[in-house]
Amino acid sequence: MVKFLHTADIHLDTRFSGIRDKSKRKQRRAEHRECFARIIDATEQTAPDFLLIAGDMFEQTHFSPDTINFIVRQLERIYPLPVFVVAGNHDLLVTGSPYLTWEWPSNVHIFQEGQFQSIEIKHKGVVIHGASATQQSGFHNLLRNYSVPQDERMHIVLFHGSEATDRRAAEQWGSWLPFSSEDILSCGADYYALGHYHGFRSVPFQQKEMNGYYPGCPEPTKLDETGPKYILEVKLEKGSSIQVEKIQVQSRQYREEVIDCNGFRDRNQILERIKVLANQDEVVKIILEGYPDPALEFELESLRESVKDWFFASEIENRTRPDYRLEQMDNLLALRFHEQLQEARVRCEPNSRDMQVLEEAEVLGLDALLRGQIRGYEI
Ligand SMILES: [Mn+2]
Repeated sequence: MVKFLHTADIHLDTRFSGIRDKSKRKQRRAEHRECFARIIDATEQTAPDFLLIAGDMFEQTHFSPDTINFIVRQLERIYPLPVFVVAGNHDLLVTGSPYLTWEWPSNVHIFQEGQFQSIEIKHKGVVIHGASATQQSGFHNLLRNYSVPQDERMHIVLFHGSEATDRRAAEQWGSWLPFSSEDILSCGADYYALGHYHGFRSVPFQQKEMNGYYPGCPEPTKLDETGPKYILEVKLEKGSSIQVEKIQVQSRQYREEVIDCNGFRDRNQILERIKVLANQDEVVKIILEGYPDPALEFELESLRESVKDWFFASEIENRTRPDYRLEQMDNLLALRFHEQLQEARVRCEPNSRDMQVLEEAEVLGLDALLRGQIRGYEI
């Protein structure tokens, strides 16, 4: 049996740009480092055979040398435990990358090619196949023509890419070294240590167990990364089923709150509902839903401004749609417009970008046709 920890998408030195207050962004960066130190603590405590880091450990566009030194010091703490690292799309293996220029502890192995290379841990009967993201990577499907030997050893594939069967996730996080679950099936490895998607997920393929996992980011970096975040402890044994355990190491958990705005006429009604949630220590994403009275008007930006001191940080997303009921539509043009959009919606995938555009179009169009003015919706 082999036991290892799998993490990805740490994004050290991210700017926490969703947080408006500069001192709080600074505080979050310190908390972010604490999270990384806790990954190392967890590695010490669980005593695995090795640690895998599947890309986006830091941000290439604005890392500080101090942060790389911090990472190096942390990885030295678990010497001589092997640490295998691949670069992702945010810590690309480019000229000047700390992966190429820094002195890393000798227990840290960084895969320095854009193609798979393999390293065998002989006494464990394990082979790690890793490939880093390089400037040439882009939409290249790394996995399609790669298959691991079918032998008595356990084969682990480590890279940072987007599983493309789930189009919605690929749309949200961007396509990067894309692959499909069929590619995984033909590659034939025992475990796929993946990075790129920021929420925990496994790679599905019909009913078959694929053993491909995204741990997600261990610490939320954007305000919509709500809920618990994880690193994974994996126990793998040839011929027996895999065990994947989630471990939480995050400094701060972001929360999502939904406010039902059905029938609201006044922005103060929204503010009253948000005020109840106020908490200086919390990062909250507030989602406004429902069908308010078409008379309700608010600027999202001014609403955000009004609530900003009530939380450590907050974000508001507006998913409300004015309550334009058909029976109120004595305007024939508006009715025809509404029907046309209904027809177009039937042809759209739920929750797709096209659907969003159609819904926005309906609000703006009906605003114009029924009220003679278009409210300041953010699109
Ligand atoms: Mn990432």
